[in-house]
Amino acid sequence: MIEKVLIANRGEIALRILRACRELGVATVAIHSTADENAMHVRLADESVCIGPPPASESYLNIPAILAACEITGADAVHPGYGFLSENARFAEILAEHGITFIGPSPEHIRLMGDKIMAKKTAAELGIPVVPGSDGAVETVEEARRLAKDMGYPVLIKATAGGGGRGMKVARSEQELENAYLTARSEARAAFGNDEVYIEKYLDRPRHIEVQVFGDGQGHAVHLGERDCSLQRRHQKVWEEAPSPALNAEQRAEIGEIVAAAMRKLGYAGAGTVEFLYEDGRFYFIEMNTRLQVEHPVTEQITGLDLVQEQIRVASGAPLSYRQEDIRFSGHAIEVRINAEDPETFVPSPGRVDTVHTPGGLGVRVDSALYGGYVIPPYYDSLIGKLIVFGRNRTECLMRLRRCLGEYVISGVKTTIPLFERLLREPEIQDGLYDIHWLEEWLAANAEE
Ligand code: MV4
Repeated sequence: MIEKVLIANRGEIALRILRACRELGVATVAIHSTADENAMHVRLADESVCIGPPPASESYLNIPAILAACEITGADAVHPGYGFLSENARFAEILAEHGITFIGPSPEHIRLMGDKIMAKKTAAELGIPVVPGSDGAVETVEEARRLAKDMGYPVLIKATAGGGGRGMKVARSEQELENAYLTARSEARAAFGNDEVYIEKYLDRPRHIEVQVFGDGQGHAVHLGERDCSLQRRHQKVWEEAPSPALNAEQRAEIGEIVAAAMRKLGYAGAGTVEFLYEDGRFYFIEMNTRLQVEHPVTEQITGLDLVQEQIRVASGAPLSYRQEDIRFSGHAIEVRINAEDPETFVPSPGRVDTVHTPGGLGVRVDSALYGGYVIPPYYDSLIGKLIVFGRNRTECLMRLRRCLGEYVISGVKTTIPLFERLLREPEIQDGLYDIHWLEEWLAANAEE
């Protein structure tokens, strides 16, 4: 069994991991930059090590410094959280070379899913439905033109090294194709140092629905249902919910079983998320994330399972602690991301927080490392908290969310709380009738009247 976990992260996710360790009786080590000396994760951990100056490249991404912190404290495992080194296959390999357990999947699976063409090819071979498109890289404009003609316009040119929405170009007709293809390649070369691209049928108004999976690398894998993350701004999710308002139990079981079966065949170990676009009743694989995700709490709330504890157990070599038939979905959960940002312009608002009063009561969970008097440093992501509400059904959940937003007080910095109060008044949000473009269109339509 893992005895001491070094948490290679900060903020709310560092606390989330710390809490899972405490309940398992596992010791914790916090690492932090000089900008995070007063951070809550440092205060709550059993031990802490300062690993570098404020820029993440010199601290939370500094592999030699993190290895040294493991050596000094005797940590036998590292939990990377999300972001930072969580999907860095080389980091997972280096830890293994030093006899330290990486709490996550194998370096091979991380690397496989990090290559978008290989990921899609693997998904298709494993029986997961994928977006129609090229079999691999598209080397010439002529090839792109021929493929686009066969599948029909509109089409999307995507960078192999892309992801998270970067390096994509739509061509709505043959006239637009050459320019889209060449622009995608040159932008990919500039952004990723790799100009390889592939082509897909462009889906006009899909939802973003992702399936949570868990494997133990010993032939067992289960799905924990889906999350609907369609409400995004510039590829940043702002609101996530489970279950998706667009699916019924039968559809959930069908896509879930396809994904779980694929993970069994892969021998996947740990938590993973398989991302789909969903349009007209059909699923289309786009990517797989080989880490714990920001929005994992909504899945925890509707299943009653602790995903981080399970990650630690599986990384220790234990088999999955539940079978598919043990997993029951109940009720509805919504997470809203509270960022220290202007709720209209989304300009970051770091600085000193005066008062913090968090909502509470039945069905309410706040994952946050914030406290009154804390100074939010300007160097990192602006996420300062996640409000997760649970209800027996979506209506109860929405009413509870509205109640909680009214109770939440964070003074001294601007936050995105007012954005959610406005969203809750929208009929399409109330009815769950939104797709991946809804939020950006709503923001554009409601800007500075
Ligand atoms: C697409 C698409 C439409 N058709 N692929 C954007 C992020 C990247 N992970 C995949 N993305 C998309 N791929 C096809 N064939 C539309 C998007 C997309 C998107 C996807 C999920 C959530 C928000 C989005 C916003 C704009 C575009």
